[in-house]
This record gives sequence, C-alpha cells and structure tokens, in this order.
Amino acid sequence: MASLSDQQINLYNQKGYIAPINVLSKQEANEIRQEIETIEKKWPNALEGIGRNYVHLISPVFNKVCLNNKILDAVESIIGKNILICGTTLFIKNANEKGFVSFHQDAKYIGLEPHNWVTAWIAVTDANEKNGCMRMLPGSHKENLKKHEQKFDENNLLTRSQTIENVPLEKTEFVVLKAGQMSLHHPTVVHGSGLNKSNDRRIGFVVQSYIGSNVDQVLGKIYVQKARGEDKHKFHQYSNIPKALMAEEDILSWNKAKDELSKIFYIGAKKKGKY
Ligand SMILES: O=C(O)CCC(=O)C(=O)O
Repeated sequence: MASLSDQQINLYNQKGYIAPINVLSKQEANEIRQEIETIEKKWPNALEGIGRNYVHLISPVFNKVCLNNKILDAVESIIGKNILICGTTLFIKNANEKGFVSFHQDAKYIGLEPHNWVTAWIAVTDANEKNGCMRMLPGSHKENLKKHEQKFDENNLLTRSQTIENVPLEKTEFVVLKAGQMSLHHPTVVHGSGLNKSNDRRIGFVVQSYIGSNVDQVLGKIYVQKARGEDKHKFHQYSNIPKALMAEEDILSWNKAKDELSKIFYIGAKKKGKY
C-alpha cells in the first residue's frame, strides 16, 4: 500500500528526491553490514569492481531488504503498484580512502525507459556531511539529460567517472541519513557525493533501481525479481532468489547478470573503469 503523504510526493516531484524515510531498525541495518563484512572476509575481492552489483542475487539477507514492505510502500507511492527489482549496488566509502561520486544523472547510461523508476539509497551506516553522504541538486530532474564528461578517475565510484561539470554547490542539499533510513531519488536528478573524512566506513545498500513493470531495458539485458503487483509486460528475464549465502548456482547467475550489466555500463565508452 502506498505510504508517502501527498506532501512528501509533492516534495519529491518538486526536488527530485525525498529523505529521510524510516525503513529498517538499527539492528536490521547492522545485519546488512555484518553480511557485507562476512563476504569480505570469506570471499576477498568478491564485492569489488563489478562485484558490488546484483548482490541481492547471492545473499538472502540483501534479498530480504529489497522486499521490505516499508521500502516498497514508499516506492509504490512514486512508481505505482507493479514493481520489479532490477538491480542493487553497494556504495562503500572506507575511512581514509579517497572515494567520491561525481555529479551525474542515473538515467544517462542506464538504458531504463520510460523513467518510471526510482532509486532507493538505504543507509547501512549513518551518512552525513562528514562521511560523504549524497548531495542533490533540487529540481534538476525537471531538466533534460545533461552532458557528462568521461574522466575515468580511479577514486570515483562511478563506472566511467561520468561527470556533470560546474554544478552550483551552494544550491545542492546534503542527504543526511541515520543507519536504517533511506532516500528515494529520481532517474534524472543531478547528484554526487564527497570524501569520507570520518574514521568509519560509509555504506549505502542501493536498490538501483525499483522499476515499474512497464520499464524496458533499451541498451541490453537485465535480470529482475518481482517485488509487488503484476508484470503484464514481461520485458525481462527473472533471476533466482538466493536461499543461502554464495550458493554455487546463485554465483553462476550472479556472474551472468554482472557480465550483462557491464556491457550496458560501457556502451560507447573509450575504455573501462574499475567498476
Ligand atoms: O553513494 C553515493 O555516494 C552515490 C550513490 C549514487 O550515485 C546513486 O545511488 O545513484
């Protein structure tokens, strides 16, 4: 059932994002962190590079988050009741590293049309100005897709370091979240994030994105799961639902999905980045 108030929906329409929304308890957020850190210990490098994507295919803990009713109720308010999960990404900035995200619009290289989709950024740790939370340029989603320079900076957490230049920083807004809260943002809102200057990791588990079942992938192939409602369009192949962490057959599907995603991310690129 749609849960955002008219006021929240108006704000989303006006600014291109809405935050904070309480969705998980601190304990649930911490369970996600534990799962990430277990994988990092047992399977070093598995979550690096393209491996930070589609993690809901190899972990029941991540998968459960994508199906959380509080998240889906808010998402339903924006894209309607027929909801598919088309991807997840871990955005991790470790303390004392130089990770950042240049200003960009998600819709630029992702191939999801029409734009009946929304990205849920779920805070696994607190996210604030000090540790490099996202910052949004309110209202920018109402404009067309902008020119992005391809910079291939190895500290940039975006695939090709796609960058919109000259964003007026004084007009941007920090998206401050406590662990367990989320923000929802529009496919064309301009956003990015700065360095983590704290002593702990900053972790976002990002459903990128929830799409209406009417949304097609026009650049390649994605693997979806049904979150809610009906899929009359049947544009996409369905993925497995993981029953155990890193089960062998799930790893095979994960690898296939990551390969296809990588092809989409780098269409037309002169070279490949780290992710
Ligand atoms: O985690 C970040 O700092 C940026 C994430 C982002 O760009 C996104 O979720 O679309």
